[in-house]
Amino acid sequence: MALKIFLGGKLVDEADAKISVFDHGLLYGDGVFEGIRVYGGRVFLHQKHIDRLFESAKAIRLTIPMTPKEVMSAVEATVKANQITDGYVRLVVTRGAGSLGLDIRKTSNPQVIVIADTITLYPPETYTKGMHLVTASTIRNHPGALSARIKSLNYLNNILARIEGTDAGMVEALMLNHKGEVAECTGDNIFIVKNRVLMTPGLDAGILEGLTRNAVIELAREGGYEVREMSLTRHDLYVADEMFLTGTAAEVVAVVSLDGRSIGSGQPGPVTKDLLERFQALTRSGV
Ligand code: PXG
Repeated sequence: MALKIFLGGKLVDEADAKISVFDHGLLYGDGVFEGIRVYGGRVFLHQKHIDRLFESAKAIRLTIPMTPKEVMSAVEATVKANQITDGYVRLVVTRGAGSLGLDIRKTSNPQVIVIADTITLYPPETYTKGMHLVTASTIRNHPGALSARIKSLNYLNNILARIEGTDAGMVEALMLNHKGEVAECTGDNIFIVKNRVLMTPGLDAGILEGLTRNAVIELAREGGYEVREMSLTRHDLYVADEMFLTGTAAEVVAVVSLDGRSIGSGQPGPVTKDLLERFQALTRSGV
């Protein structure tokens, strides 16, 4: 079925959802986005996604031509028009059409685009057996060049690392930062468990502040686990009892090997399973 897309302030047919070839979102990857899940017809962590979108936009000096409330209504309307009960929303804001040059003052009409569709997840066996990972040689963008906190339309850094993962036959890849520390995966944050303590890189590692990451940290603390945000090396990962990734698409997914080292028992571990259950309960709770 053809989708209804929110574009230009209204819902239009997919075939009519077109933007200018002069849009700097296309010419320079100049814009921001969010990837949001819909569970049981409800937009999950909606307010937090909208807040992050507006923060990303602020950081790149992009004025979104709608209020946060209006953007939320547009998302709700698009989900409803496409009868999505369990699915995925891609919310995009481009810089708008401009001249063939970098000057943002010569652009106009930033485009707010909402696509609501069903979601393609990792292969089912990934969830039962866990995922295998390699470390990419491509490091995460230096935070002094482009903050990883900005969820920008320029994902080449992550795409180059993801290519290394797919070349190795894997669905994700680990990225280090410019200091050689563990940062995150190409579209997921990373956690390890050692002696029942959870550890994950802090925001100063140059990572996206994942909303799933934040939710899992909160759920873990509520569940009585200690959680440390700290600098991690690959060695810390190799000798962990458990490892898992968090992300909007992935939810919570176990990692059972990294760079040919099996992690812990080589099977999804008990803490990972517990946190996945707690996270799935949260997705059903209507937040
Ligand atoms: N790090 C990076 C670099 C990401 O792009 C995450 C961590 C996890 O963040 P959230 O807030 O989702 O927990 C992301 C998120 C897609 C897609 O279609 C990618 C993401 C989210 C949703 C969809 O590739 N990345």
